[in-house]
Amino acid sequence: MTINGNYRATRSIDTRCWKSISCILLLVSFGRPDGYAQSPPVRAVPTVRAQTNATTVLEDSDHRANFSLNGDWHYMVDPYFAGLYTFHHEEKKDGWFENRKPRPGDTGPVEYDFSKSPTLRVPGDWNTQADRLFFYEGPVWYQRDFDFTPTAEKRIFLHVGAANYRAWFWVNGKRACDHEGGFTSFDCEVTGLVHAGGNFIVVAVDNTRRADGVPTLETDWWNYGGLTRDVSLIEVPQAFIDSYDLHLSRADRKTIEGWVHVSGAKTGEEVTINIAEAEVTVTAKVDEDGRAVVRLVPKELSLWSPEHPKLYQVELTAAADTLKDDIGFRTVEVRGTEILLNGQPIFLRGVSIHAEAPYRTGRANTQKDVDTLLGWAKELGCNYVRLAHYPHDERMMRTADRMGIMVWSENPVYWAVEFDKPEVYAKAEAQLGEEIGRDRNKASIILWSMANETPNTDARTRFLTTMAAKAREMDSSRLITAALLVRTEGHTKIVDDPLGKALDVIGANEYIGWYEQRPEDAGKTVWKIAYGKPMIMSEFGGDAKAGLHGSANERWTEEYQASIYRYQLGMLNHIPQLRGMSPWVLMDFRSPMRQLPGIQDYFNRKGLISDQGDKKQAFFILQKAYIEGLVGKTE
Ligand code: GCB
Repeated sequence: MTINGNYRATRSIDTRCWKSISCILLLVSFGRPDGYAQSPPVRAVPTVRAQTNATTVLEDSDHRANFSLNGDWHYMVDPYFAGLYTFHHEEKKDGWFENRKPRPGDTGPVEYDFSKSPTLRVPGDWNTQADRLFFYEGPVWYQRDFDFTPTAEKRIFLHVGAANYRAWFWVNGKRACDHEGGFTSFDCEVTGLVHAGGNFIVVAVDNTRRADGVPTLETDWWNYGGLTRDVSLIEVPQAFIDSYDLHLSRADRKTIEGWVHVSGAKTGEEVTINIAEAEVTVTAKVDEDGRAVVRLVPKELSLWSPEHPKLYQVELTAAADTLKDDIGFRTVEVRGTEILLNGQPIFLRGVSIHAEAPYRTGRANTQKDVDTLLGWAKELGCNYVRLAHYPHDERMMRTADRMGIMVWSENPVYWAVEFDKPEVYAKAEAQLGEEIGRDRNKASIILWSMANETPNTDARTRFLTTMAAKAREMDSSRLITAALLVRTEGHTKIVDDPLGKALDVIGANEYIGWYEQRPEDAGKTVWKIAYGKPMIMSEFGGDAKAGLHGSANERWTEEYQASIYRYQLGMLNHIPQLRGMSPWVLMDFRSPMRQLPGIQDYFNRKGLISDQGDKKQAFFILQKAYIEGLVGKTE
């Protein structure tokens, strides 16, 4: 989008304070001089929330044994949220979380019954599972029974891969936690709530868009609601490894440095890290915060790269807890206008990807979805993908680690969130903490993106500069970026958004030939970039309906889109500090903004591939450029 683009919407102001966590954060937040929310209590891990009903992030949870709660859940659509609120909008003491059933002799009416209600598959968005829910935005209740045998002395967490957008959890009728943010995973302690034998869990998920949400009211993607990713129970010992950061030192590219945090550990508890294949082991003791600083110097180490995506099995042990992870070791840094991977300048041949499921639409959340999307990116000749506009399913990162694809991971600060509100900042920072908390040991991720196409205001710049500093504090081993808007003066494109100061790598989005000018105008365009930093053209492109043919002048045809790509590639080669590109977008995706009948039908058609897997002409143009090295300079 360019600044003159057509998305300027009037936003209503919703000043109601969401009753639980965000409000508490808001109250805590006003003490800080910069006006932004207080960071979570300082320890090695970004504890996302510290109040009662808090959630946390168990790192590497996909390598722990789990009890899956995936499958069919009963559901009830509750547009007025009558299951949680009374007629005077007070929270009910006997809401639907009690999971009652009407019985003879009841002294009052029970007006719901999960066991007689239909089912939805978890993981899954509700929109693509029931016609009546296709456009639905609002609360939906989920319920399921499960038999479980808690192991003595273990703590139990409910792991939720993602619940869009707000979610409330009850186990056996007792409130376990609640959460805001639709794209990050979180863990909710349910020790003591789950018992031996039959149990039930009730979840209310509300995907209502909010002015003070992150993202906010406008997004160019479908607002898929529900428990969109895996749900499970995870048991851990009383003292357990909840987070760690192991990365290669930029100083010598030989030393693995970082820390391990053990929740519930006594001071002095030993932590051991063993990388058998690299023949290296280290033991360290945790401090009073449960944190041990570690350093390993293997004799030899094969570094991770797209050409050689080497992963080592790393075993971490602390007290009764043992955890295994597959980690690649590499460095990424900036030198002038270059991006260096393992000290060598690289060019990022990429594409942007939404978490839209190929062939079936809906949220991408299976290994098959991931293999298809990243398989297409590989076929295109990519060594990099921009995962827009929010953190994707963890399988994306795991698979990118194995396939050797570098990743830009993005926080959902999209377009114009309410940058002046501390509670909105708190929500963005909480999601950033969960994103980094889950993925900080994935070698594939080289860039944390703070935001996409935000308006140039002081409040915005303060908000995102604070967030960039927070991201660096949480993870100093990666680069910080954001996709910026670009100014236009005649045929000159100017990248001088003040947010650029806070970034290591500048991302720029432009749509020459689609939202402005003609495709051939790219050939006349000159770029002025105010920063001596590497730049990635994080978006460009245009729509084409797969199978629609015509002249290169005819919008919506494959030929028109192909023409945009031809001219763009010529232009990009003339930007000296360009170090990467991720055109918009790999595959068509659903968006309520895109309605043109017969062409869009609620799909953004800027995909190089249709949602049904048909490759458009532009795919092959980009593929040739990537495979034959016709675009991009590393230095
Ligand atoms: C953009 C946005 C992206 C949209 C795209 C479009 O600039 O970053 O989310 O989908 O343009 O198609 O307009």
